[in-house]
Amino acid sequence: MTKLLLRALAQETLPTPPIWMMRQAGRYLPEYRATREKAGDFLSLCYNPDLAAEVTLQPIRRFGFDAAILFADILLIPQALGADLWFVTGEGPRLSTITSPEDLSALRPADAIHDRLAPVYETVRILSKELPPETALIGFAGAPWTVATYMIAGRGTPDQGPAHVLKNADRAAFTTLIDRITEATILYLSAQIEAGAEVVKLFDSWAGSLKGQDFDDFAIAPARRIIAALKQRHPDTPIIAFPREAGDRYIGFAQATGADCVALDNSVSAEWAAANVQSTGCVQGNLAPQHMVTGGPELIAEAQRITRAFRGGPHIFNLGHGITPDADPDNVAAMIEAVRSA
Ligand code: 1CP
Repeated sequence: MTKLLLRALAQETLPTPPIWMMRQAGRYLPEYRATREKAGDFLSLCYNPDLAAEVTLQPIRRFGFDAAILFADILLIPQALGADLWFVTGEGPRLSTITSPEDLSALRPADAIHDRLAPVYETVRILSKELPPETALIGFAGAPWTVATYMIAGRGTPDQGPAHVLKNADRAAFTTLIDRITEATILYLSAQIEAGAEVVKLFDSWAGSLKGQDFDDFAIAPARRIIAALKQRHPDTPIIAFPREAGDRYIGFAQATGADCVALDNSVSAEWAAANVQSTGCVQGNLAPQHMVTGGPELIAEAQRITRAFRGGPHIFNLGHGITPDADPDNVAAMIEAVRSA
């Protein structure tokens, strides 16, 4: 029996879509908060294979999702390339910034990443043994543009301003950084697949701030390069791309990059995406995460509307972005029930 997630990614139209949620292991779950407490800080949890596997399994045990996503973070790649990384409680990640050619040349080569990332590969190995046979294991990385925005600014930014400034001021230096992240990402995702990841996902959370030619050069081109390299080494591993807030650039994104599935945020309507994006291949999404906080009949109605809108083609049910810490776990159970009975 082929796993439901893999069937959707093989472009099969299913009566009930596979379901998982971005950030399904996270602070809205009391068992996650307890394990994180035990680990100490967030990064210690990421680098502790037993505990990282444990938090990955928690939402599977509680909700029976069709897929588990490796517990790690997109910012482990900058750290493996030599950036300093720490998390400020209540605020988010902080990294050493990239402001000069010297900062760029101080980065480690792409093939030096594995020593620091070995614990992540171990987490994948543990999960591929411990997951139920029907649950697919997803590995992931940040897409180069999104990772670069954090490396340049040293933190999350509302408009990715510092990255746009470097891109516009010194395109050659900026391209050097994108290329280094691209190479590291190929090696990182290959190693995850070799350790047992059955699907990989590229998170381009800030793709929406790239316009025109920049979108082609820094959202499409690096994804195409990563996907081509992975397909050469691992032709049977499906790849999900998430160019968040790409708007009408969602159209043709899978074809331009070679992705097997495009993940949709919640700014596009399911009906529009069914006609314009799903018509050429599998889509994932796109319930607004806010419904997991507010619940009620609106949650049920929205989950069922999305499920029905995408019923005519391959679809993976998910949120349009990560579930937030203030979400109610009971709403997750209600969402799953609504999708499976739609
Ligand atoms: O306090 C905590 O426990 C930390 C919260 C948290 C979690 C649960 C962070 C910090 N990262 C994660 C795990 C994580 N991050 C996963 C694990 C698997 C799962 O989905 O359950 C994944 C896939 C990510 C990916 C990630 N990290 C993205 C891309 C997806 C997205 O949300 O857009 C991004 C942008 C990050 C950076 C990051 N890590 C953590 C935070 C708070 C942020 C955002 C920082 C910012 O922009 O200000």
